[in-house]
Amino acid sequence: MQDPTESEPWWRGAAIFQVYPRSFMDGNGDGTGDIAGIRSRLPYLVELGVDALWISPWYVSPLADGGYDIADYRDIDPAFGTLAEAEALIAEGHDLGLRTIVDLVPNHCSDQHPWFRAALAADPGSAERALFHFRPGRGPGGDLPPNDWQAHFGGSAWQRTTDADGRPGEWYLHMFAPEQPDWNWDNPAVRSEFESVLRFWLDRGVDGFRIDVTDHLVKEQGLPDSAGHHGRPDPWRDQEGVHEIYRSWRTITDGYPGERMFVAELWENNPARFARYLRADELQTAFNFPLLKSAWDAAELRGVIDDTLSAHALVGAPPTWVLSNHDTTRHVTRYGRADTTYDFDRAGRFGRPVDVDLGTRRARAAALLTFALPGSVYVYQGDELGLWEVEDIPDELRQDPTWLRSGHVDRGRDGCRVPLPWSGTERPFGFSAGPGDADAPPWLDVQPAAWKDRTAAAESGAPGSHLELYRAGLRLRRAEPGLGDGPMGWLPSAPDVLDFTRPGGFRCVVNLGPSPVALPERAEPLLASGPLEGGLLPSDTAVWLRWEE
Ligand code: TEU
Repeated sequence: MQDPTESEPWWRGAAIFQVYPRSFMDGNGDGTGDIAGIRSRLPYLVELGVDALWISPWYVSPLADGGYDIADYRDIDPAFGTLAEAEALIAEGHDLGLRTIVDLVPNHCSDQHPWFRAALAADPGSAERALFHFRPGRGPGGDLPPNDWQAHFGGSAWQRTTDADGRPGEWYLHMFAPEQPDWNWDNPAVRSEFESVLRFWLDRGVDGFRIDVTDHLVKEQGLPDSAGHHGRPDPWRDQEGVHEIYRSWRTITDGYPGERMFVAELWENNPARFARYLRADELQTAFNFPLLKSAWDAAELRGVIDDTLSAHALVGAPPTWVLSNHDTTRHVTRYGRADTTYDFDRAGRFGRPVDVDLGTRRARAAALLTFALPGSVYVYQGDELGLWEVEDIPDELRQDPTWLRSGHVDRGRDGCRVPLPWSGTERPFGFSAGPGDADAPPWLDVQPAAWKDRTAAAESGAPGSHLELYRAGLRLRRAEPGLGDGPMGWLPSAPDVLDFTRPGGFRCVVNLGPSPVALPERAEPLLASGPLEGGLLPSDTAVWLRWEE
C-alpha cells in the first residue's frame, strides 16, 4: 500500500467498504439502517482498516428498487436521516481518515421525481417529456411498445401512460423497473442537471462517485430494435456518445482539491471496450466484475487477472477487485456450491446445495488473494464477517423488483441485503441501537439464527475469525510498500496454485486444488487464511510470505 504522503492518488490502491445503508446499522430503532447507524460504526470501519466508504443511495426514494429510484438527488431520504447528518458523516469520516464515495444514479430516476411527474402531466412533444424517452406506440392504436427492448428486471422496457382524458397515451422507456424512467441524455437540460448534482455533493466534501450502470446513459439514435444488432453494442448501452459525458465530469472533479474520483459500475466483458471508460481524461476506476463472476479455479482466475492487468495497462488505470456487492450472491455461498461461478442467472442457481464451511474457507483465501493484487479492493458489508446468502426468505417478504418483474422466477437480491448482525446471540443481533424493547424488527427480518456466531462482537478479538483475518490482512496491506498500486509477477506453480510476487519480497500463494502443496522454501509466513500444517499449504488456503528471491 503506497505511503499516503506519496504523490500517487489515494484511489490507486485504496481499500473501500461498501455500505448498503438500509441494512448496515439502525441508529434510531425503527428497523431501517440509517446515517446515525453508519456514524456510530465509523470506529468499527477504522479498526477494520479501510480507507474509504462507498455508500449506496441514501437519497429521497420510494424504495421501489432499494433506493436506486431517486426522487431528489440533493436530499437524504427521511428514513435514512437528514442532509445535515450526511454532511456530518462526511466530516467525521475525514477526521478519522476515511473518505466517502456516494452513489450516483444518472441513467434513470424515480417515477416520483418532480420532473417525471411534470412529464406525465405534459403533452407529447413537450419540453417536459423531452427529458425522458417518450414515444408513441407501434401498431393499430399505438398498442405495441415502440421497440423490442427488454428491461433488465424482466418484461418490456416500455410502460404505457394514460392521457388526461383517460385514453392510452405514449410509452416511456425504463431499462429497469417501470418506477425508474430513463433520462434522455441527448437533452442538454439533463446534462446540466447532473453537473449541478455533482457539484452539490463535491461542495459537501464527497471524495468520489460510484456511477450506476455507467454504460447505459446514451442510447443509439432512433432507439432501433435490438434484433439484428449481432456483434454490435446493444442499442441501449456502450454508445460512443457516453464518453463525452464522462470527459465533462472529469473536468469538473479535477477542478476540486483532494483527488476526487469516479468508480464505474460497468458490466462489460470486452476488456478493450471496458478500458475506454478509464482513459486519462475520463473515469479513474471501474469495478472489475470478471473476477466476481469467475469460478474458484486457478486457471480461470489467472486468466481474468492477466486480462484485467493488460486492459488497465492500456490506459494506465489501476484495477479494482471485488468479490460481492448488493446485487450479487454473497461469495461464501457461491464458493460453497459445486458451480462456483456467478452471473445474473440467479434463478438457475437458487437453492443449490451449499457447503458453508467450504465456501467460508475459500472466501478467506479469496480475501487474501484480492488484498494482494495490484490496485484497489472493495469489501461489501458483511463480507468481513463471512456472511452467506440468505436464500430461505419467505416469498411474501421479498422486496427486490426482480422477483415481481421476472414473474416470480428470479428471487432476486434480498438474500445479500439482510441486515447485519452486530452483537448478541438472538435476532436481530444488535442491528438496532434504538430505545431497546421498543425497537421495530429489521425491515427484512430474516437473519439466520446461525449468524449468532458471525456477529461483529462474536468475531472481534476471536483468533482466526473472519473479521480478525480481514483486519490483519488490511493492516498488512496498508503497511506493505509493495501492495496496493504497482506491479506483480507470476511464479511457476502447479496448475491448481496461484503464486505471485509484489515488490519488497512479498509473495502470495493460493492453493485452489484438492490436496495440500508444499510451502515455498526460504519464505516466512506473514499471514494465512487458514492453519498451515507441517510445511504444507492446505487446500483452499492462501498464504502471504516474506521471501528471498
Ligand atoms: O445494477 C445494474 C446491474 O447490476 C445490472 O442490471 C446490469 O447493469 C445489467 O444486467 C446490464 O448487464 C445497478 C445497481 O447496482 C442495482 O442495485 C440497481 O437495481 C440497478 O443498477 C438499477 O439502478
